[in-house]
Amino acid sequence: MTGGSSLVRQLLAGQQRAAARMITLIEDGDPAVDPLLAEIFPRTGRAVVVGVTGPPGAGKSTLVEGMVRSWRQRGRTVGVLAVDPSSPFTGGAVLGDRIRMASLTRDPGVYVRSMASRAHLGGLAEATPAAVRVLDAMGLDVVVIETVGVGQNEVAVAHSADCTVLVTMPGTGDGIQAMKAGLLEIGDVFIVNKADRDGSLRTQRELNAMLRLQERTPRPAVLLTKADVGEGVDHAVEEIEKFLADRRDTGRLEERRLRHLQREVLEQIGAQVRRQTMAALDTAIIAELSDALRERRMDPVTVAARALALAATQQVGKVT
Ligand SMILES: Nc1nc2c(ncn2[C@@H]2O[C@H](COP(=O)(O)OP(=O)(O)OP(=O)(O)O)[C@@H](O)[C@H]2O)c(=O)[nH]1
Ligand SMILES: [Mg+2]
Repeated sequence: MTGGSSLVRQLLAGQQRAAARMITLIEDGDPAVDPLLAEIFPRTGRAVVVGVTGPPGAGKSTLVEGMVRSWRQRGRTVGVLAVDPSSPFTGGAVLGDRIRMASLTRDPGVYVRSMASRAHLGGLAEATPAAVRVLDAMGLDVVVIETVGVGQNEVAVAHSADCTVLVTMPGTGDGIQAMKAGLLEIGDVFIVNKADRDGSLRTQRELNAMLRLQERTPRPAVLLTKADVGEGVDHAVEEIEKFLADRRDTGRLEERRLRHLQREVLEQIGAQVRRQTMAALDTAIIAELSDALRERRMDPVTVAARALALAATQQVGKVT
């Protein structure tokens, strides 16, 4: 594993090329990355992780670009991970982001990377925290994860972030609607972008009203921004910093991070058992179990139990 370790050494020295290679391995679901991730883990936990999510076209990338500038002015180095659940089938959005963020990438204190999963959506849930740790280990002060809020993605991002920023825009109805469906809980800072448009104050009022119904202290801020002209972006970064400082001082940041790690372990147990079980069963047994399902002789719960039991004996057989 000398090759692997030298990759880790390069990463810890802050080399962007090493980060790029490791994230590609993560995207591909290549198990060769697992020992590397294990090796860097003790060197992580230093960066603050900010998740930015919201409906398509709300202005997330524009906002992130402005926030990166603001953090740079404060002397912080920043990594941006644009997580795209729609790729590899489309990928147009990511390309757009790359072009838009191109102005940032000339700054050596900024590293922008988009990530898609070759596998299913569940792959991204596994890949996101791993990729965040790569950026953390390379020594960046702030890691921003941008992802479009569709389905369960935003929740997956919230499970990696120290602070989750929910971005919406006026006049979508959609924006508020989406937030009603359990999304409100995951937001730590709310942003109504495109404040130059009609209805932004109303959207802000509605969000504030919904947040008042929850009993959170302190109550999350709802900010107005015009990201395309940079208005309100510095203030948004200040609110994020304020939130993080408060969480750090009260010990809640550390608690949240531990909760996230524990959740990841539980997810890993599920994923690893599934992988090991399927790998242990030979094709004849899988075909037999499929027949039993098709002919409705065994229900899925029974098949699963049988598969686990058979895999266990096969694994014993392999070892002895
Ligand atoms: N009027 C107005 N337009 C904005 C503002 N901020 C961003 N935009 C524009 O909105 C469009 C979408 O912006 P993006 O930053 O790509 O939005 P996004 O949320 O990252 O989009 P996806 O990643 O595709 O979901 C772009 O044309 C931006 O120029 C704003 O404050 N006001
Ligand atoms: Mg975007």
